[in-house]
Order: sequence, then C-alpha cells, then structure tokens
Amino acid sequence: MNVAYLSLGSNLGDRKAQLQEAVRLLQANPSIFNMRMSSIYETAPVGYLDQHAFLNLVVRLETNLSPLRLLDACQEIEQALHRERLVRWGPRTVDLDVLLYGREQLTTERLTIPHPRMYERAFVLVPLSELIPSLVLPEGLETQRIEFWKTYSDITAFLIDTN
Ligand code: GSY
Repeated sequence: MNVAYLSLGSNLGDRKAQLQEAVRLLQANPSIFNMRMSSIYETAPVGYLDQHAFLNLVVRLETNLSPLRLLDACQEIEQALHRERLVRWGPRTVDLDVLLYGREQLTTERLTIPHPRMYERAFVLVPLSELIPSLVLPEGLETQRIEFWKTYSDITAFLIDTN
C-alpha cells in the first residue's frame, strides 16, 4: 500500500460543499483507504490574483492505485464536479493535485511528483504540515495570506468513518 497526499481547492460556487463532495468521492473509491484530512483554510489566490479567495485542504490516503491511476481518479472527480477552467491559473469549482506519492519521484507529461510548485505555496504546505508534523516550513510563507476558515472539529463530518 502506498501513502499519497493530495491538495484540494475551490474558489467558485459553494466552495465548502464542493470540497465535501470531492472528499466523499475519494472515500468512495474502492482503492483508497484510511483517508485523513487537514483543516480547511481560506487562502488568497496565488498566480492569477484577480479571483475569489480559495478554500484549501490536504488529504493523506493509502492506495493501491499507481500514481497515474490516482491522477485519473482525481481528474474524474474534477469532471464529476463540473470543473470549468476558463483561464489558466483561474477560478475553478474544484481542483485536486497529487502532491506526494510515497518517496516516488516521477516526471511524465501528465504528472510530476513531488508536485513541482508545492514548496512555494503556503496553501499547500500549511495544511500539509498538519498531516506531516515533522515538515519544516520554509521562511516567507507568512507573506501569503492564509487563515483557518473552520476548525477541524467542524469538518470531521466530511469524513465518513470507513475504518
Ligand atoms: O493549483 C491549485 C489552484 N490554485 C490555487 C489554490 O488552490 N489556492 C490558492 N490560494 N491559489 C491558487 N492558485 C491556483 S492556480
């Protein structure tokens, strides 16, 4: 079994409901087990700045899917949630990125692991550090606006207890 981390974000429509549905669909995948999630954070947009704030979280999961099949599963969820991306780096109903997959280092046309931009993004690293407490955050992240949106206790309802 492999441990993988995904980053989820939404900044269009009912952001929380979309994240909740994405988490539900991940959990419904018969090849994904023992999922845990970070708190949700409200984060200022990075990249294309003229768009609404995001809600972001990170999940840790165990899976027997290969990295590319895990990417397929993420993209199917994006499609199911009618992801529209009219502008590159622009608003989206839901976005799922594979951050880490065990200790794997992979570069293909579709997928690079570790995610090539994760180390410069507070909206990835801060939630990730909840799930990997030994993670040392680089300096300078405090300049990116990121704050708790809801406490963990409010969102545990996201996770159906499958264990
Ligand atoms: O790569 C993920 C999509 N995305 C985000 C995001 O999820 N959160 C924030 N705060 N900014 C972002 N810019 C992009 S692109």
